[in-house]
Amino acid sequence: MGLVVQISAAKVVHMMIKGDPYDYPFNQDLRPANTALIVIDMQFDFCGEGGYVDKMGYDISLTRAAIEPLRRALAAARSWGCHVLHTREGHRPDLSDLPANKRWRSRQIGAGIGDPGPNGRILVRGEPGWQIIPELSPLTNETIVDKPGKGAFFSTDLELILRRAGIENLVLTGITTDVCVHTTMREANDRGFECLLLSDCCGATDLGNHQAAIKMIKMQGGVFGSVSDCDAFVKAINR
Ligand code: C5J
Repeated sequence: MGLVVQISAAKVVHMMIKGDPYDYPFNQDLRPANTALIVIDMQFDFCGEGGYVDKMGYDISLTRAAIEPLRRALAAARSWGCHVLHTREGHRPDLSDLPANKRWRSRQIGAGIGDPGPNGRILVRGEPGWQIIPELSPLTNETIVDKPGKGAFFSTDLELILRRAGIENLVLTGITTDVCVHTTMREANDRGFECLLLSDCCGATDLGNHQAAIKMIKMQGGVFGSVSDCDAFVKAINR
């Protein structure tokens, strides 16, 4: 009996996510293997009662607004099979990696980093306030990057991890839009990663700053990348 072997030419599938100011990624090469979803600083200190943001007097409903869309984006990313990374901002218990001016400024606004608070020492590694909220807990196979600064590339091994995994596309989510998410997006863009920010999966301590941060990305044809949202992301990767 003859054996029939069918050889079909490899088909390149172009996938895109609806974005502003351009559909993402620029080269339409969106695959689980070359894409990572990064969830930035979804810690109690940034969105929980008695945490750093709360103690500074900001409205945590603004940072908490990201939780539900992010939960959906995370679930979709996991079933699509792309890489998922999480970051945590925090300092060593001896505060040897905490710049004096960062500590001074935080004390000025009543939420001294390293000082005791309702959720343990503020922004100190290992303390309850520093933990990622349970709604968005990392799975055991997901990478966690601990960072002492705002940007996730500063003083971390994030770039090495992304390059080794062959990541080209970085989808950014988390809090806060105008500080840690924006700094990370700028750092990633300068390193040649193709960046997308999911606007409703991010939140800031001030709505105007959230909106301004998004507007900044869209200038100059997408100066740091493109902007989309949870629905468009989920729809594209479920297709
Ligand atoms: C801030 C952060 N805002 N995760 N950190 O201090 O954006």
